[in-house]
Amino acid sequence: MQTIQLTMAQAIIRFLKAQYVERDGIETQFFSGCFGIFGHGNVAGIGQALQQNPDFRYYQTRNEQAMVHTAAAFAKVSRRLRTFACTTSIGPGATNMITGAATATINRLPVLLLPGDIFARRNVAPVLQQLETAYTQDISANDCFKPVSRYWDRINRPEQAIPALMEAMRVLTSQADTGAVTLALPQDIQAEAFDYPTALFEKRIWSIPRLRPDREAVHRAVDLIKASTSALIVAGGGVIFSDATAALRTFVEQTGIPVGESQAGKGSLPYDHPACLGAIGTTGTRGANILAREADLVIGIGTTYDDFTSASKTAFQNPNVRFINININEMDVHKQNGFPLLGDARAVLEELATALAGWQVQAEYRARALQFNQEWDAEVERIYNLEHGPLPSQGEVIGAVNTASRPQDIVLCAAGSLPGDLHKLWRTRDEFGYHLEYGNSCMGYEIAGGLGAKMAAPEREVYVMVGDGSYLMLSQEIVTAVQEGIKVNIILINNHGFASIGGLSESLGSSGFGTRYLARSEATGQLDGERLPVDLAANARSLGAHVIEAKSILELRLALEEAKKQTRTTVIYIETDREQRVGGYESWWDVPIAETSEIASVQSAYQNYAETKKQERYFL
Ligand SMILES: Cc1ncc(C[n+]2csc(CCOP(=O)(O)OP(=O)(O)O)c2C)c(N)n1
Ligand SMILES: [Mg+2]
Repeated sequence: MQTIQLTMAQAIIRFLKAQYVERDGIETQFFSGCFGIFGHGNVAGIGQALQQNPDFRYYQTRNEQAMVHTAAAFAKVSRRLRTFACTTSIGPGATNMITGAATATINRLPVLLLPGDIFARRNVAPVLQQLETAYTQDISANDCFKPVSRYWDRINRPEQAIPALMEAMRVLTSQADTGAVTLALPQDIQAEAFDYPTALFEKRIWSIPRLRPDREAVHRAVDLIKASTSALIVAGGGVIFSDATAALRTFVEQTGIPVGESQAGKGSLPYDHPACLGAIGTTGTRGANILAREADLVIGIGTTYDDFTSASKTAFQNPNVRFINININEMDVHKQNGFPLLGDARAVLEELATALAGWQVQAEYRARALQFNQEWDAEVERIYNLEHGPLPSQGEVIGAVNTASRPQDIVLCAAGSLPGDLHKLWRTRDEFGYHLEYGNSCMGYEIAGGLGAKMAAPEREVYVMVGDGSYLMLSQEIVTAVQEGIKVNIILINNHGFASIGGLSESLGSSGFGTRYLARSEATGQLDGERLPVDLAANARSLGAHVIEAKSILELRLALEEAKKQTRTTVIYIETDREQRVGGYESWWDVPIAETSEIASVQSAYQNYAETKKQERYFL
């Protein structure tokens, strides 16, 4: 056997460079490089290996959580066919990645995490940043990655890297299982040499199959569809991951079945397609939610049916409703007691379309969907042009950004009141045009994610929309964007705190307690004093961004035009009226309210809650 002597860290980097994926005959290099922050736990291991492999580019970031978001966003815009590795030191550098790992795993996005770990040889323990556990020496802080990883391993001997790397790639490239993969790397072993077989480093192509559905299952699904009178599609993220938007469109035009879109699935159809009902569920449109309520058959495609999509199991009220699920993942394909069509979304849709040739919904049903589509667009137009004052509404800001952006540009967001408003209001014209991290709704994903999206699609403008709360949580990757000469447009909306949770709190009878950014008042002892003297525009400027402050929608429009001419990361700062919200449309979200309380508004909110909750269903 031919071998080559390398440190474990050098072997890992060399292996990562040689990994490719192939789908539909197109080959893609799987790793585009490595994000990292060095400390004693990786500087002389992975750090040294990166130094001697300049063709595997190292990117310096500001925060370990953020770099995982950047990698995940990059993977999302690459349909999961590309990603980054992320290297950290041991201890806090490593555990900082846990939120990023959970976010990637929840969104089914591949990221490879390489946290440093405590010495395998143990003689110098406890080392700096070591979590000591009295009953075993076989645990470190990196064990915290286990529940948030789809594959987890600790490489205690250099040769263990060989099978571990193969398993890591299997999981990262699996369309059913992908998510965060964690290889914890003890800092002594990273630097230890071993004679690795050269075959490990040969170019390796992982093919991504388009799994076809079971033939008998297709027949039975066709029978169910033909027997339905009000079928509805719920399009999830799997439609876009699988590159199935064209197949969906063909299927929908042939059958006339209308489509509601989850957060991850928005963009499956363009907003003005006659069968597009837009957002579905808690943050859904009127038409999507009315048709969901009445549907006798729901065809879920690549969706996880989270509570925002199912309106906490209240969305589907037809007593005879049945579900057909098209999904590559065995857990998802059985949700809602659905009839399972296990397979690749595109492959299944193609087969279903052929098997359904000649069948379509009633003409009146098709017309109803079109009418809902048009009525919704009129509602969007109304909210885009509210002319609210003195401060503008968030809906108008969304309208200005949508109008200024080109069809192929990307709007990107994750948490706050923006996701709900964007889900309802954004006119999506391209399958990558709408990028919401709404599996984990992780404050802090926005700017880091915007960087990753832009790295994956440099030809598109990326419009990050971020609230002041999220901005204050994690905005330092502006510095990374400046360092790398990457342009991201950031629309920073200041409403002095949490409009989202504030509104939720009010609706639950709790008056927005603890959700405003106000100083502690001497008179009340509560957080209801003066506004905080924080200048977020100056903050962004200090990080190296070009900053434009807009005081009105007109100024915002001018700023968006100016931003187009900029070549560096640009932040447009605008204040909005927190109280001017976009309401809900025929939907609900289960957030439990105190069953007993001393506050009258909470008591009455609880009564409503208990009543609405009765609509939650089991599908058995
Ligand atoms: C990391 C994290 N912490 C807490 C939350 C809960 N949360 C959801 S939205 C929100 C407030 C977001 O504030 P901001 O970014 O200003 O947006 P706004 O609500 O004002 O639109 C909070 C605290 C979260 N989603 N993520
Ligand atoms: Mg806010």
